[in-house]
Formats: sequence, C-alpha cells, structure tokens
Amino acid sequence: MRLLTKMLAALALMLPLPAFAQEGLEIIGRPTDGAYGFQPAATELARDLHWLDSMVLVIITFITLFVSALMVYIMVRYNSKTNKTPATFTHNSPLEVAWTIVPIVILVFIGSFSLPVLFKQQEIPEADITIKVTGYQWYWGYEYVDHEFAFDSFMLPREELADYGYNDDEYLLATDTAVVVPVGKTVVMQVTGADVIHSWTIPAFGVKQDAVPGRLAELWFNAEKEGVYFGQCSELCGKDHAYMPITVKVVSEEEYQKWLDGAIEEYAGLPQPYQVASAN
Ligand SMILES: [Cu+2]
Repeated sequence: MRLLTKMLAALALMLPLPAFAQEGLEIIGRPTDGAYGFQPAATELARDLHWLDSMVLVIITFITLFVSALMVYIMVRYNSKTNKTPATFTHNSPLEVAWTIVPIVILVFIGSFSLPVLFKQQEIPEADITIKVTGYQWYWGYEYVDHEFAFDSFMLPREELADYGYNDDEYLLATDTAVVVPVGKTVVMQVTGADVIHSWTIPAFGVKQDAVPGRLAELWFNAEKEGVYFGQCSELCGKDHAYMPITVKVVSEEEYQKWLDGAIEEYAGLPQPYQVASAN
C-alpha cells in the first residue's frame, strides 16, 4: 500500500501540473462548425479589425451593386438589337477623370480608417509580460523571458485530450502545455522561427505574426476576458503544419501568480546558456 502511494506520488510529480490551469475556464477562442465570420473579439485590436471588416464590407457591397447595375443596364440598353448604330467616340474626359478620382477618394477613405488600426497593432506598447515564442517543425517553444524559464508545447493526441481536461472536439487545437497570461495585462510576444517560417496567431485576439528564422518580430495583445483561446500555425511549414496548434489561457492575476510559481519550479533554467564547466 505504501509502495502504491509512493508510486502515485511519483507519477503526480511527473505530470505537467501547470497544464491544468484551464479548470473552470470557458473555452472562448475556437472555430465553430458551420459558422462563418470571426471568433468573438477578446481584445481591442480584434474589435477594431471586426469593425474595419464590416465597414469595408458595406463599401464593397455598394460598389458591387453599382457595377453590376451598370453592366446590366448596358447589356439591355446597348445591345446590337436595341442600339443598331453604335457610337464611335473613344474618349470622354469628364468620365475618365471621374472614374479616376472617385476610386482614389474611396481608397483614401478606407486608408484613413485602416492605417490607425495597423499602427495600433504594430506600435508595440510597454510590456507587462514578455514571452518569446519560437516555431519549430512542428511545435511551439515558449520562453517567459522575465522569469527565465521555457517550455515546449505539443499538440495533444486524441486519446490524451480528456487527461488534460479537454473535449474530443478540441483535437487539433489543444496542446499539452499552454501559454498562460493574466487578464487585462499587456503581453508582448517576440516571434521567431528555428527552422522554417511558421506563423503564430490567436484569431480572437486579432493577432498574427510570421515566425521567420533569424528575425525577431513582435506582436502584442491585452486580453479582456478570462478563458481558453486557440490558434493554429498559419504559415505552411511542412508535413505536420496542421498539427502544431496554439493554446493560450487567460486567467486572473491570482491564478497567474500561482501558475507562475509552479512553472518556475518546473521549467526554470531552460534553455540553459552554454557554460564552461568549473575547474573544481
Ligand atoms: Cu505551420
């Protein structure tokens, strides 16, 4: 009996404890079968993107309807039956000026809304938490640079989902370890690749960044709601590209501190910088 207790205790120590931080967390950022449109926005950046998308969609709809109506009108009014003697002129200066100026005005109008959104994404604010993420063939590595620990994150095989508290339909989304961040804090992700180009994204946060070997790009987000959010590698990176998902858990500050203490204990010291062995 004592042996069994000891064995169970040893087994418990081997389990990746921080992976269980999603207990009681709602799964928010995930694709929905048969749905279209965006996942619910969990950051200001994502809300901006959704608004921009709706605004551009309205403009596109008007342009499409206008052009279609013009084409139909011309087909009906100027076909060879109804218009036996076609006009022979080749230029109409006022018309040409109009169809040059009007699209310019429309593009400048769209740009005046899209550029501020782009700048908001690309101007990286002061970080509360900095995490370096490295894309590997075919998994992600995370380094909490402020606390000098790192861990890798692999997709969970179907038969292990339940062990980690996930449902069967979270297959291809859930990972063994997850990026854990506190709610309402500015997180800066430094994104790079170790072998080929990968791309790190969480759709509900409105962020996506190519992970290019030899370059360190940055993205930032400030998640507004506690929950579990999923993403998937978004740059074709080889045969297992579809099997390197991303899991981010947004938790309360208190939960984060608890997780951090456990994670530091479990992962501290990784990756080790090269050290020359001491002579004594
Ligand atoms: Cu990939």
